[in-house]
Amino acid sequence: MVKRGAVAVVTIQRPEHLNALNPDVLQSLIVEFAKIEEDASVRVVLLQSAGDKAFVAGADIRAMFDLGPRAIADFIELGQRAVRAIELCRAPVVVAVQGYALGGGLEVALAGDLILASSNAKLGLPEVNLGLIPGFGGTQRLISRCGVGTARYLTLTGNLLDAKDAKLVSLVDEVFAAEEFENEVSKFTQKLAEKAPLALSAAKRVINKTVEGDQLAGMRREVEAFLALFATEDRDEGMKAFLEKRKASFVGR
Ligand code: CO8
Repeated sequence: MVKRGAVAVVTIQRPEHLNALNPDVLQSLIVEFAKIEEDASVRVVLLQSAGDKAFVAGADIRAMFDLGPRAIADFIELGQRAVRAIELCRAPVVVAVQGYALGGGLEVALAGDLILASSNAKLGLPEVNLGLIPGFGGTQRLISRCGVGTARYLTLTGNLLDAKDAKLVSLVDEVFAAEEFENEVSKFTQKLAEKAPLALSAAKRVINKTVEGDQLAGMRREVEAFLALFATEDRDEGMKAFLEKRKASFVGR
């Protein structure tokens, strides 16, 4: 975490793997947000990633592929703790999305309060192509943010939205030209940090509290479904196909 005035900047640093989420990345998010919680001078958090090709291309498929039931449950629990740390952070979290925000990557973004997209952004939940569904609360937070129609469309089709279409369905809050992105994000977060910090925290808290009741139960259902799917032949085939760079062929087992 680095500080720019009252803005704490957290950067996901794994650009050589499109910032895919492995246990180390998730753990470091938990650690960074714990530090922020202890620093009363932080008024706004900016969550961004290294490189402009991907915010985060999802959970690390290679790291997940061979995991047994216990290990995958641990992985999912770690991811849930990371997204909850973002969601429960006292200060508003602004997420800056450049390039791909897919699967677990979009789920991390959805745990934030405001999502700013570069014009090169592409967002979606492609888990269905791997024989899976989201597992870090994405189905539930997408319903809260965009409504059930968009949540259904993105989760069932796995289709990606570009920045302009994502703004139309309220998946992102602002779109900035790629070449101006860093500058615009910096202006946006500095301006937010000039607002009354107690009011920002209170607004965040009361808004989240309203959606949280249904969401927590939904997240438990999501994890159960994810873990059941993880044990299927189709999941094995979906991930293998991705790693072998071919189209998956699903049999429904
Ligand atoms: N995991 C691991 N490696 C990845 C991932 C990923 N999610 N995404 C990309 N990579 C790797 C590729 O394998 C490739 O590696 P290599 O160069 O060694 O072959 C490198 O990054 C570059 O990727 P591509 O060559 O595919 O680049 P393209 O520009 O052709 O495509 C895409 C970019 C569209 C982003 C493409 O890489 C892609 O579709 N990636 C997978 C996206 C995806 O399916 N994400 C969802 C993952 S599942 C998930 O997030 C579930 C969340 C809940 C998990 C719960 C855990 C317990």
